[in-house]
Amino acid sequence: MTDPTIEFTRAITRRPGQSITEGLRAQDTGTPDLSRMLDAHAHYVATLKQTGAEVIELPPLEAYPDAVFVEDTALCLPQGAVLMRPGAPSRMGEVAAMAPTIREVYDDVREIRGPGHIEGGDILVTGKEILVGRSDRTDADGVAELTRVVADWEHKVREVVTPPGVLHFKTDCSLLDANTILSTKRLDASGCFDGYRVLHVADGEEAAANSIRFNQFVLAPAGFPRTVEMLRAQGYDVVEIDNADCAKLDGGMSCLSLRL
Ligand code: CIR
Repeated sequence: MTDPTIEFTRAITRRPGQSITEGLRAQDTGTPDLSRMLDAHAHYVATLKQTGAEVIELPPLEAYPDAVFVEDTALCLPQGAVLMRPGAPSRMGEVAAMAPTIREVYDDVREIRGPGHIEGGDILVTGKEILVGRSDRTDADGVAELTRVVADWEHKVREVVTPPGVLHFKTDCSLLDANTILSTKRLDASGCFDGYRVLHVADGEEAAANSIRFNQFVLAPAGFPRTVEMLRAQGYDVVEIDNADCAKLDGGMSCLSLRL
């Protein structure tokens, strides 16, 4: 039996372009360095491939500085895919650019048509449900439309809340296996993971919560040793990826791929 929440045969990524320096950020902590980001991106892609998965590597989209963060453009499920409707106006056009690739790999492709907004970074698919965090990018109409769109695929959508000041729901959590979540304490305190096994990132290492389980590996941002030690003690095979430049744009491990 395969577990579609952590076992994948494919991923879609997009290389960052020169315009990455214009990417959105909540706070200015310095300009991202494209060459270092490309090295880190290559390490990320190579790690996905090392699991045996095929990685569809798309070229940079200079017109969209945040286009490297492909996760926000679509929701990939075993039954089909849903094209998102980003809440950030500068990111809306990324969806049309991703759509042809999604249509190549899926027979059933649906769309969020609006008026609501929803970004993939706010969506966590677990073994039993789809959790969607309301945030500055994802609103009630967006969640309601997604709920309708996936209903006949027999997915239950549960609306939860992304903590204030946190970009996306998955900025603060990730799925380690069908019933195990890696979370910050602040997000777990909301009670949204009741019924799951929850592992907390170490205090002061909140950014480590945006990791991904991809086949045998957990890809985690480098620089959070206590969380990595905890994950390894729990039996996870962790690969640390330099995230210093993506972090300047509030991006992390999940944002850099669509996993299917
Ligand atoms: C943004 O603000 O939209 C980008 N700079 C970062 C997007 C990160 N995506 C994600 O967490 N899924």
